[in-house]
Amino acid sequence: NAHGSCVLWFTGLSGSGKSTIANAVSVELYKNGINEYVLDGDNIRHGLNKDLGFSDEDRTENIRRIGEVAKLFVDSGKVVTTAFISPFQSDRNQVRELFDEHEFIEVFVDCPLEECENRDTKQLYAKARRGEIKGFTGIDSPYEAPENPEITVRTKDISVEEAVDQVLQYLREKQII
Ligand code: GGZ
Repeated sequence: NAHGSCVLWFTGLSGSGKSTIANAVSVELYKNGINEYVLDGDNIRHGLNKDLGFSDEDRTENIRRIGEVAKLFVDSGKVVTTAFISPFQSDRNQVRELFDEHEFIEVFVDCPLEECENRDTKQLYAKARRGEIKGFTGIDSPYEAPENPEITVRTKDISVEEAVDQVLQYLREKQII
């Protein structure tokens, strides 16, 4: 498309920094006058997808619907950031198929499980370890790291600002912004 609309599809473990970076990228885009929108758990899992849980099937359906919504926003001319674990490569590939070649940008928020678990800001890993949450990603539910992400941000080693710069740099290089 002519106006640089695209989806920045963040994927990574719970606590890896997806939402933080996606939202910070979005703020920078907004400041630069770019028509942007964020899809995250707050506006999707509590609304459109509130009928879905965390079984493999429900996660697949969660990602499918988010992909379709992202597609609508991209068609309307926006730069969309999404922040969902999206643990399965096949689901992410299916979403990629909805878009033109340069419109889908997979951003791997790469953070070791150990680091996410140490942070455990919401104490969800602790609950998962105690068996109080079943099927938690990284503990007893799989996370398939991206095979060929457009961008990898290593959040154990860099600050949020540096991660944001890395994403914006990519968008400038590709002349999306
Ligand atoms: C993973 C879970 C689970 C299970 C509840 N596994 O850190 P959070 O709290 O805010 O982010 C997690 C969020 C994951 O939802 P997604 O829609 O991104 O997942 S997926 O893409 O896999 O459909 C976590 C919370 O929901 N949460 N139960 N069992 N995360």
